[in-house]
Amino acid sequence: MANQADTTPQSGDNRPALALHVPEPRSRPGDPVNFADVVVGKAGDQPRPDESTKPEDMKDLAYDLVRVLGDDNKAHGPWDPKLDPDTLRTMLGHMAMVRAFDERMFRGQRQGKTSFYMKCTGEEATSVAASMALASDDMVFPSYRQQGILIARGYPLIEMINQIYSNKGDKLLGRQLPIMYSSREHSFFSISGNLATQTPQAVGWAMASAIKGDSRIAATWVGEGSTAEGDFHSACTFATVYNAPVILNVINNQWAISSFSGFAGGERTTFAARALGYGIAGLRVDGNDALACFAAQQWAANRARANQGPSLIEYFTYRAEGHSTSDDPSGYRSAQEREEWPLGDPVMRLKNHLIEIGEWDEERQTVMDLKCAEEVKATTKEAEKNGILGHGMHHPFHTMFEDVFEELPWHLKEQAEQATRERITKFGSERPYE
Ligand SMILES: Cc1ncc(C[n+]2csc(CCOP(=O)(O)OP(=O)(O)O)c2C)c(N)n1
Ligand SMILES: [Mg+2]
Repeated sequence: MANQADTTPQSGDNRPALALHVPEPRSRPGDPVNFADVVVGKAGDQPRPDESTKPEDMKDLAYDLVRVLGDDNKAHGPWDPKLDPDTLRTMLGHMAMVRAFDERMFRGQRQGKTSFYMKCTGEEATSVAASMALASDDMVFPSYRQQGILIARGYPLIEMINQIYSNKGDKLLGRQLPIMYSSREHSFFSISGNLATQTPQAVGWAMASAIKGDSRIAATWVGEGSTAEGDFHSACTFATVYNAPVILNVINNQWAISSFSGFAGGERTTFAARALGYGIAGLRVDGNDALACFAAQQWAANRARANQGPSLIEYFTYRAEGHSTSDDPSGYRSAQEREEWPLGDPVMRLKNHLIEIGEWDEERQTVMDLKCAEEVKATTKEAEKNGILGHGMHHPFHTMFEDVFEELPWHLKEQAEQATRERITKFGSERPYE
């Protein structure tokens, strides 16, 4: 038998050396900024398919950008949700309140009243407008940047501030990092710092809702960076396999702390296009256009409620401020980016739309901004009576041992007793501040 040719690759032949691509953001501090590669179509040009459309029959919408508010500040096209002026003013009011709240809490952190805060500046529409398209008892599974949902759902500001200050009024007993709220009454699932865990939880909740024959749907919000987590992909698989009544909202604000969206795959395709591989409906939306955010969420909610399946919506937006109070973005991105961002500011765009249709004016806006700032200030003062960071007016420390086990295991009992003894030695009392 003739010898077969040896086809095993040998080193030293003429094949090219392999190379990896390492993503680089479009600009670094001090660089000029150019967003010419961001394609922004005309508002109103994007088709609105029926809510029962098959994902494969609406593929283009995963690459396009659904827009309603045009440069002329008018609402255009089939995605215009045609909201009445009162609803639009309410939406603007919630967005203005989120901004005022963020400003005050950021300052509070700088004054040492809390250890941590996260703003959502520039992304207000993606939480406020989107959540307004849901029913108030639809279950939401947010990330840490959706304070707008709580504000839109009427959660008391004082509860938010008590939680941020981890004071004796904090309903979560100081067990969560500041801003990681939780409210069963507002159908707002506890925020977790472990990125993307909320996505399979939302899908699981939606599946349970369907199993029980309930009519409530679930919606989750996750950052574009977090979509690189395995949890997100498991969530998509379960959602599509069981046709779960869930909405997966991906907030593409271009940054994951200091990593730009390219590291999560944003250079290769859109985040909305992730949906297509799973057989999920995918929409890519102008995240700074409050009307488009509302319309997309409403479309997906109608679809889920009619048992037509899950949706994945990418909101194309920009994180205008640092990641958190622990971050300084001037170290890794150009300050020009915020100014050059081609989709503008969501609060300004909605305000200008209301003015354009004759339902608002600059004076009313000034009054509203002032009222928001005053309400936040007054509520902050009220919350401060319950304590701020370092003043010791927090929940008794031993509560950290409670509420997990029905019976405290012996080793935790020992630790609790030791902690109490140490506290008495140090302060002369277990509760020195009471
Ligand atoms: C599993 C996990 N990995 C890493 C972190 C650290 N971390 C906290 S926020 C963050 C960036 C997330 O970015 P993105 O998902 O885009 O959300 P954004 O902050 O932009 O809203 C990282 C890496 C974490 N909290 N959990
Ligand atoms: Mg991000």
